[in-house]
Amino acid sequence: MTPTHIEHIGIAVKNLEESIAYYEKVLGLKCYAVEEVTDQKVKTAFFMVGQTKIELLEATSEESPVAKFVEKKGPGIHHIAFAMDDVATSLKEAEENGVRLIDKEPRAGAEGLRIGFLHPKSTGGVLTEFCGKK
Ligand code: CMX
Repeated sequence: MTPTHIEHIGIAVKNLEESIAYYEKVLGLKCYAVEEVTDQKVKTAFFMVGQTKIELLEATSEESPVAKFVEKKGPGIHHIAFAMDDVATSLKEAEENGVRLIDKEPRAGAEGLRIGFLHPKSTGGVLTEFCGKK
């Protein structure tokens, strides 16, 4: 169940292109991928920082969780994602520890990874994602 590392930090943005420009020009990072995740109703952009990624998230629909977040709180840090060897087992173990799950089973995320979310109301206010290859 222990995470191997922080896989990524998800940041909700209003405009992906403008936000990419900030990370590239000001921080000198390189956006290595832009991908739409239809299941999550978001368009994502990725930057590598050591072994951790920054994932920018722009909503592609008003029903997107990211659209709701930006409307309510404005752009900013949206979630933290821990790399797990086995996402399905990690979700099950979190639930056994009394955590409320958003995803009972892993689903398809960006970069071909399997992902699952824990509800921020049972994680001290931090929307938490597990992600991994299985
Ligand atoms: N971080 C912390 N708290 C959050 C939050 C976030 N990202 N999003 C919502 N909340 C809080 C709200 O502020 C609210 O708290 P209060 O009741 O105190 O006001 C509470 O959670 C419930 O929020 P809500 O607006 O009633 O519920 P939503 O319909 O917005 O759903 C959530 C919230 C977390 C269940 C939903 O956003 C979700 O299912 N997220 C998981 C999927 C996701 O975020 N996908 C996008 C990223 C995909 C990717 O990385 O590829």
